[in-house]
Amino acid sequence: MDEHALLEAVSVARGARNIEVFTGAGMSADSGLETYRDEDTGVWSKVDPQAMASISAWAKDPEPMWAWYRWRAGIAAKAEPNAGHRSIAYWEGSHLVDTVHVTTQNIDNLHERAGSTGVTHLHGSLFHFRCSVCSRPWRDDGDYPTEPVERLTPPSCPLCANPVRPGVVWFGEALPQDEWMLAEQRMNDTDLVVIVGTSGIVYPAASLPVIAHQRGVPILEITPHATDLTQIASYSWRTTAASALPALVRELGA
Ligand code: BV8
Ligand code: ZN
Repeated sequence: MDEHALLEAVSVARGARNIEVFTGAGMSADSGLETYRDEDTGVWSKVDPQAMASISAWAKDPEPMWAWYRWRAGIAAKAEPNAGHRSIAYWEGSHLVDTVHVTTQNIDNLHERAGSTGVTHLHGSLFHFRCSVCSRPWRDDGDYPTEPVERLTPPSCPLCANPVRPGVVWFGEALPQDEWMLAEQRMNDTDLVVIVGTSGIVYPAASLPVIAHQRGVPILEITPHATDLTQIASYSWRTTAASALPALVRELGA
């Protein structure tokens, strides 16, 4: 651990009482889940988002997308929260702060499984499903494919017989209104933003930390490479979530 970098990070975070942790796929990288845009390994380097994460592709042919999301749900269900997820949950429950809230772009449930409460999912969840027409929720039966398959027929809605879809926000779709409002409110209330593992490319999500920045709130970024949000960071810590967050929370409690 680079002691100087840790002390820089602690100096940004020390004294904050209401913390907003804004996370992206890099938060779950240390749990073995792929990020989206990392060179060669990112999801979008293997799958065309227009073909597999857009409402138009779903309308044309839902079966390849249903197969892909069920496969991904199975992978995420088998993953474990990493030390970064657990440190955020520990921080929330500690006497060090009043509140620690997580606003995530991630569609896995690792923050919740680590013990964080009140997690805001801007882009939905791999474990939520609903009817693609009447939006009736569909209870996930947990029966995921054991290997990647080309096509799977989505179940039919018991109410209107239309295909059930993943509860994930696709490109060109609006974000869930209540999650967005809550995330905005939190950026207006927070006195520290910790940005972890996001390239800051996807909007409107990436505009959220800017709300806090414009209020003069300190921003700590934790990511191995520079991102589109590095320019608003008080300090951008070149490291990983699983090594930085435990050290930060330990040092703040020391
Ligand atoms: C909307 C769900 C309007 C699917 C996703 C042109 C310019 C600007 C914007 C647009 C544009 N054209 C279109 C848009 C809008 C578009 C957009 O932003 N496009 C981008 C790509 C340019 N946005 C939308 O379409 C949104 N909707 O605008 O609707 C509207 C309004 C009203 C009414 C109707 C419509 C919807 C966006 C949501 C799309 N869904 N995913 C699926 O996942 O299957 S996007 C996808 O990107 C994920 O949700 C992901 O969360 C999100 C952001 O990615 P990151 O999490 O940041 O991941 P990434 O790989 O990019 O970065 C990882 C980072 O971690 C890296 O920095 C890496 O270095 C770091 N890292 C790696 N390892 C570690 C680490 N960090 C720490 N520790 C480690 N170990
Ligand atoms: Zn229906």
